[in-house]
Amino acid sequence: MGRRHDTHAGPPGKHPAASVVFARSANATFGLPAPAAHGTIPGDPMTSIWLDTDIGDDIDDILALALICASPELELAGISTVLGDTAARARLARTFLAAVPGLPSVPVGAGCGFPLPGPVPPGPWPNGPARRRAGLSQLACALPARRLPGAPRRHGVDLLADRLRARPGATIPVAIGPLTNIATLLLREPGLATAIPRLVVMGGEFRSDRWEWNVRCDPLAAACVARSGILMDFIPWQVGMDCTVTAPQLRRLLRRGSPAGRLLARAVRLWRAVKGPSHARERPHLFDPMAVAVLLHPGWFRWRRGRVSVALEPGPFSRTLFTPDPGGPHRVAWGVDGARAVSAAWSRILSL
Ligand SMILES: [Ca+2]
Repeated sequence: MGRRHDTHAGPPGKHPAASVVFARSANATFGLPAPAAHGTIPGDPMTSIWLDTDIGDDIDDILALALICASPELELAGISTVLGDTAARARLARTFLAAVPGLPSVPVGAGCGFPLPGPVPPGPWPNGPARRRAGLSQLACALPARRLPGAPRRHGVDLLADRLRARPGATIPVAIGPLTNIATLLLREPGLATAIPRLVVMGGEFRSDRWEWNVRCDPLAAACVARSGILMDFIPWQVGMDCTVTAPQLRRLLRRGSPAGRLLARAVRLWRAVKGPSHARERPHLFDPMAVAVLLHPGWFRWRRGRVSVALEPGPFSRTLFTPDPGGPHRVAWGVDGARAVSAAWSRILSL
């Protein structure tokens, strides 16, 4: 999705624009991940996550998936894809999973391709129609379906609903795309909100007056989810910008020889190619992997608690607003120890 500094978020004022187990023991890469007070499940050492992703455009979704697969504390319960060609996105996710040795079977379902019906954001769409006509930037990485293990023939939202009904309160969705699938789930079956102990979202921007891509793609869905009362952690755009991979770190990935490493390296090259010659040296911003890192090491982030809302009126349309409230259901990562977070997350990704 080309979430570059100047495109992922709108310029200020101009455009309204497997189960996861929290580590209880020492971990060589991440230090000693303290169980998160916000949303951990007392007495249950096994907490599963569900990845909801628009994998295939910007490079950070596949890196987030890699971080999950590389983290022994985490077990992935399933994946749903969102935005546009969700079947192609699901095929890319399945391709990556197939490249990781020893990974248990993970259900992957194509979810909602279109945003909720609602107001349409005025242009420009930085990663929009022109680029989307060319398809997903990393689709060339995806194997044909016939070469992949069988997948459930169910909608991604249905798969997530099944999981939440089967294990209420035990699965944390990590949403790293527009929130259409999560909102659809809640609109169709509002009672499932109580089955979600916590939701981690990469989305929104609070430290500057900008819109952010994931919210911008479906502001109504983001507003709906923010009002659900579910405990939510937000990783805003600026945190991702503060977690940019260095050139030496990226070179290490591009030299990897394992199946998963080669796939990631190819994905990076395709991502750069779609962005054009002027981005031949573009380095990934770890927006989405930081939504995973929150589960591994919340202490890397400086948090503010309160309430997040999404503006739907014309002026500030699709911007996210934060109101401090010690009893609020939301935590916003206001800052991050970027160097440490990137170094540790990247080391894990390189272990694949
Ligand atoms: Ca994403």
